[in-house]
Amino acid sequence: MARFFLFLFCSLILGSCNQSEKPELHIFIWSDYLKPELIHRFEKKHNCRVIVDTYDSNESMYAKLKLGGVAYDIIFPSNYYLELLLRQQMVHRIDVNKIPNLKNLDPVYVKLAGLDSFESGIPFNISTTGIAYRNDKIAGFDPSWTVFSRRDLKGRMTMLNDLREALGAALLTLGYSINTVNENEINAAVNLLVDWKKNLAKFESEQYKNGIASAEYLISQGYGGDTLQVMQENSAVSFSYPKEGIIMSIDYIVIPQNASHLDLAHSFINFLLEPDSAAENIAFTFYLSPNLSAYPLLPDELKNNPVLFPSQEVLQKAEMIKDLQELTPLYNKAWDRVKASSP
Ligand code: SPD
Repeated sequence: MARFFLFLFCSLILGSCNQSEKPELHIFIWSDYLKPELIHRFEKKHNCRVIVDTYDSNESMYAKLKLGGVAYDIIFPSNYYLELLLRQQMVHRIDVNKIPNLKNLDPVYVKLAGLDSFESGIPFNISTTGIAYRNDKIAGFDPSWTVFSRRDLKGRMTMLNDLREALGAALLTLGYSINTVNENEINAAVNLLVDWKKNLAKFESEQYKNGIASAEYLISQGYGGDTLQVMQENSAVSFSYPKEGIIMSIDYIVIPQNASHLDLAHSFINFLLEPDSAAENIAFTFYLSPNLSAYPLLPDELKNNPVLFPSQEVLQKAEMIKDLQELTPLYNKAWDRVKASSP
């Protein structure tokens, strides 16, 4: 018995020593957004452990932050959620002096982000939304959001389970801004989306990648980067930006207010902004990190990729999702109506 307690005591001591030996950096990030090798490299360099949790929507990220179970050191909210987090004092100020690699950022996107400083967040990735489709099953696909009205594709199409993305596609189709606060326009988009929903297998933001790869789905509203990942493995999958316009957002690197490893968090951010790391991550995730110094390091086939670097024509019709502040409930209620409608 005494031996057992001695064993238990030693295990507890050793266990706690092991855990305290290496500091742990907790990051909360979109799925498929970070190359695992980069994490391992950082862990080696800083003799730490990086614990990664993932999410598939701003809404679920925000809900988990609010629950407060894990004290994350770095999160990656989209621009419009960063503004919400700032209003709610949930963001820790970044010490820009500790991030010399900020100099690598692409001024075009910094301007687009409309930032005065990087103290609240640093642009990490540009997110563009369009349509993923099976080029072997949908002949002569004409890229338009109206494809979701096709009854003949009933049950073989998905849209993102993301209220601003799904309502955004309907608003663009009707010729309205994705940031409108005009209730008539939002109602019209709800009606259209309710009609499209009858043809959808589901609203879904991650599984569509496997679904389109296996041809379970033939058309999916999807993120450019996620779809390019699928296209690397499957030449029957293509991606197009719809003619009515595309939806954009910028995902930021942010330190939440209750972060507990501030020095390590700053080192990790600086590491992500190194040209090598950024180029590797772009080539792995196919999302554009707005890092000017990384672009020349990209493989040639990516330097002119039209999904990663949309043409001027596409960009002219692109709209950035904006924070609607106190009018955000208009969209939440609209989405509730879409969700509650019978399929
Ligand atoms: N799997 C990565 C998805 C990235 C999505 N970016 C933000 C979209 C905001 N609606």
